[in-house]
Amino acid sequence: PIPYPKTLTAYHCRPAKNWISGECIFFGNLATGPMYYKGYYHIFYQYNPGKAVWGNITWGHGVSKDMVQWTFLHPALAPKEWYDIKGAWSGSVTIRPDGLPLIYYTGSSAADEQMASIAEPKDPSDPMLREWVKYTHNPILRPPPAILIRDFRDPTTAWMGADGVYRLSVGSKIGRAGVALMYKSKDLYNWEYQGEEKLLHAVAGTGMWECVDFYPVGPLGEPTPPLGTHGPGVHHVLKVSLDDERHDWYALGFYDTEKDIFIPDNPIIDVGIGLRYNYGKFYASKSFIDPVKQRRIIWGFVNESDPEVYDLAKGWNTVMGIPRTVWYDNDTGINVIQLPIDEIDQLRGSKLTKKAVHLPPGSVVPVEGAIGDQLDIEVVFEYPNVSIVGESEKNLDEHFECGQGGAQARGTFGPFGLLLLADKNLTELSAVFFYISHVKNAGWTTRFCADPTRGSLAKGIDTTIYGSFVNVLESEDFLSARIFVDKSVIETFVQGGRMTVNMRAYPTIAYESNANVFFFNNGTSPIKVRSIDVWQMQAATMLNL
Ligand code: DQQ
Repeated sequence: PIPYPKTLTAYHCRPAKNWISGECIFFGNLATGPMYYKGYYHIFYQYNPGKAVWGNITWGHGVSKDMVQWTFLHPALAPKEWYDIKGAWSGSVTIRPDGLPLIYYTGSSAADEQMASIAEPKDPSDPMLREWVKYTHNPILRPPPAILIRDFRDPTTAWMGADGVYRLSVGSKIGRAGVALMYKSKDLYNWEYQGEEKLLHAVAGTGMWECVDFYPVGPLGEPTPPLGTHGPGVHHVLKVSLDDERHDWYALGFYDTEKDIFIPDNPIIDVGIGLRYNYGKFYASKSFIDPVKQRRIIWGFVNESDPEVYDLAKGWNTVMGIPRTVWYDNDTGINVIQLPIDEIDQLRGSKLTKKAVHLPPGSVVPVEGAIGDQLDIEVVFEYPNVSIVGESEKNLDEHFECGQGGAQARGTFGPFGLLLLADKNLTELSAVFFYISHVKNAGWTTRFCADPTRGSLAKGIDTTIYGSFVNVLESEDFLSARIFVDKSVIETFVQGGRMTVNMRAYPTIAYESNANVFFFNNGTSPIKVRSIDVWQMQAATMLNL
């Protein structure tokens, strides 16, 4: 029996038809190599055509004009050759100077050796690039001597250095250090390993680096710098997916093109030990440049939080997150900004607005009329008057963590926020909230948390509470969040995209017209909502060809 039948997302990217037939099932492992070609955005994802669990990994393939409405095609790559027989794993797309896209992907052999191979479009004049041919001289890269054969995967998109030579990185580990290996090539086909002394970057203790992504990032609103841009003022992002704990971590830094190394701005928050793209369910993201709008878009998948036996019963497993543009945050200088692509706004239907709502301490206030499980919400709270707290009381909340008490904690300012996918009796609810606390010598800090502990009556669900700090400027007298609710997915962009959190919920009661939205304030001080806008979100087309 399917325990929560109404949880299949309505506007997140995932193939539709095969879920219904139940025979060819999506395992949306990751956006292996998003790209743009002849009028279409392409997405490739790790796909198990036979089952809703990981295995027999092929490259699923979808095309879209806007990254919202999707057509899914025949898989682009299937595991068939000796060098990929155990799976056509992740990689990237690189556009050749003549415009032809090349796939670099990981193959796993019968002996579990991971290696990089190339595939090319069979017919470059087909804008949908339906068929792909594996290169005759595959594999092109095999693990170098110091690297274990199972630790060599996910080649990046290639970029060109000032010397006209291409670079490419492959994720790995040496001992317990996560590393990004470097390769050079003049023609994109023949690559030369640079050795363990010439890594792009390494961080002790972080374990295997999957899905390495390395790119220059520019400020919000300016055309994003192309791959290979460098120089003193050019900020770079290095992102890795930590296999050991399944989160995507990034660091901002400088690309020293003389030495071909990444230098983090702040080694204390180096990649894998500092900042995450997302503090909840989000993994194996990759980015690409959208030449139409001169922006960089990152894309990751939103993991399931339910037991595998339920995934098998549902017949589907995992969805892609909403594609997000990524920018350098000029205001803070220490984080990136992520924003959902504007194209998603086309799904907005009827809208409801409320202004100036007072939330007394310990209150739960319904957002009347905000009903349903497909919503786009923009909420703005007044930043509370923290100056009313006496000196002696100030350090009360210093040790607050999202996971300690979650939405049921009781502090001076928070938790306050929203209850989503909540039935009228609050039997099931998913909470997202702010919490402001005073840290000695560091002043007031703000956290944002996502608490799924009461999200479902179903058993066995991972209800880890996620969250982290949010950078709030002195000049900002508000706290804001944009929240996408889509059946079993809740994605939140906090304070203009400075921080993001994804969560999952599997309501057994609180779905469709039984799903409501409430404000809540569990703190001991009153909170004021400046405004809330709630749009009903239409379903997007997910067509299977
Ligand atoms: N999954 C792929 C690997 C990659 C990992 C295999 C990320 O290539 O490192 O399905 O989830």
